[in-house]
Amino acid sequence: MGQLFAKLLSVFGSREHKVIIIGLDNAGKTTILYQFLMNEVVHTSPTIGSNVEEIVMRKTHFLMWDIGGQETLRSTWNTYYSNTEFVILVIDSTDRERLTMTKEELYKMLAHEDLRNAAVLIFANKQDIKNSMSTSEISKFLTLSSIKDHPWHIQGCCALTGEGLPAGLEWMVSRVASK
Ligand code: G3D
Ligand code: MG
Repeated sequence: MGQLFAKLLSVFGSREHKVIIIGLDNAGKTTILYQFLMNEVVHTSPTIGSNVEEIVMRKTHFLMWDIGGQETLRSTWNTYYSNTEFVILVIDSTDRERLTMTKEELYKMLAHEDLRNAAVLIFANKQDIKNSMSTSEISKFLTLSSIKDHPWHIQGCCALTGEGLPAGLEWMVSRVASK
């Protein structure tokens, strides 16, 4: 009886796919999460610690953790890694200066043991701003084509309007379906 219960629990537990949303501060992580939630823009403030929300798309449940990106919090990202199936890396496409820092964080993250089975969705956010970097520019800079040990996908978006966000989620749903 106890075993059956444990089995049921594990079945229900696996219904939810753990997602962590990371990226430097000001990238648009919190705006994206709330855009997912209510399809409207909400006032955002710097994330202190973490916010967790459940997002459902075509019967696929994602438990999304919005993790703060300030420098002091970046060292704690790895405490969220266990059981993570998807990493959403949010990039401010206007922030050319800090793309090197993002690249370092990306490769450090990919090398982490707890994320060996995780897929990576990169949102090139703030595409509405003139002179923002394109997805191909960002792909090249981050040398995404060299990533062979993790499924990855880059999607341009504007968190303020929500443009591009459903397409990113669709990719995640298709990854879950293909498992
Ligand atoms: P973070 O959670 O990654 O730190 P936030 O980032 O979601 O708090 O967003 C940081 C700022 O960027 C916010 O501006 C937010 O409105 C803005 N922003 C987020 N996404 C976009 C986008 O796609 N386009 C534009 N133009 N701005 C965006 P404020 O002024 O509130 O600090
Ligand atoms: Mg935030």
